[in-house]
Amino acid sequence: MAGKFRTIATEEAWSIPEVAKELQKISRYPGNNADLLLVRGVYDGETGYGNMGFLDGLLDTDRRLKEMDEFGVDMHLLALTAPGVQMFDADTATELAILSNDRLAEVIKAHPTRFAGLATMPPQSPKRGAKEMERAINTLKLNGFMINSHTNNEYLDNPKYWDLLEAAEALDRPIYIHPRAASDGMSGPLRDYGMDSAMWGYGVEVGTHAVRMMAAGVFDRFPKLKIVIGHMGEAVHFWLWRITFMNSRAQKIDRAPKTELTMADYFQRNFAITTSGVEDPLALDYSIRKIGVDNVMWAIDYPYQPTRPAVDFMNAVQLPDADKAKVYGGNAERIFHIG
Ligand code: 1WB
Ligand code: MN
Repeated sequence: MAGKFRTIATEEAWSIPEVAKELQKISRYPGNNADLLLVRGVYDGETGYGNMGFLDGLLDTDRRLKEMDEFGVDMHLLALTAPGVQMFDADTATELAILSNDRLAEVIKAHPTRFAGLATMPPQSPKRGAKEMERAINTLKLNGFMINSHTNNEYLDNPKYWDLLEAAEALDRPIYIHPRAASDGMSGPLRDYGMDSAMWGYGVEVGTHAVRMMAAGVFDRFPKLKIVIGHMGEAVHFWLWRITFMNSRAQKIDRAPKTELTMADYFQRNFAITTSGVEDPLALDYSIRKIGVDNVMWAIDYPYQPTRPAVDFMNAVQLPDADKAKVYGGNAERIFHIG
């Protein structure tokens, strides 16, 4: 199928040595906070997945291009891997976001047909974060933004972060909400059996984030804001009927704020999803039928998922060519302004 469609993988993890070094330090802290489990998984060769080669995959551009070439992947939409800069203090986060956005722009400049990129948002200092978002689009020509879910256990429905949402809306670029470990209040029962991870916890974390934003009425304030969520929409749209029904009930008894639109309407208007890490044709079929073929984008989740099965999955999907072209790359061109 390579060559027939433009293939743009939309949730592709990347890093720079300076950020990796800071996260490696954090990975050696004592305790078993859920985020420590996540960073140990990548940076600690003694435990977890640190020996699975993820770090090389994140840092090594040649290896990445070789794997893309081998399986006919035209482009990776790159973003600094989870948890981004969100475990650092505000100054470090802002500095490292600026540095990694500069580096991202350099990689793209060196390989303009192979890479596009989502800028790292440093949410800890929203005013500086919003300024960096503006620079990332207007000066660095990046394609949108990545946030790794909660920051210090707070979510984007919190008005303290609305400078960031205002910036994204004004710049007409989406915010991709990628997982990190579940926030402290939610993570307890997720820590056993490996469930804190991509197995379950990451999806619960981002799904909760998305539903919080809709139920809080964030999209009445920012009607043009576009949010992208991966892992087949973190299953939110599979629950959409019930979320919508029960939110309307919660509104009637004043347990949820009144909103201009229903939850289903917000999901349809303000969200798009990617397939990252869910190579299940039935789930894709449901997604396309539920939210429309214009709102679903293909992704690999490199280097956490292997490329070959992600490509084989999409090649085998039964869809008219015009629709497959949209999922494989056309929607990403539109949503992320990829030329
Ligand atoms: C994994 C996946 C680990 C992701 C991550 O840590 C991230 C994993 C930064 O599968 O172990 C991801 O981005 O999906
Ligand atoms: Mn990912």
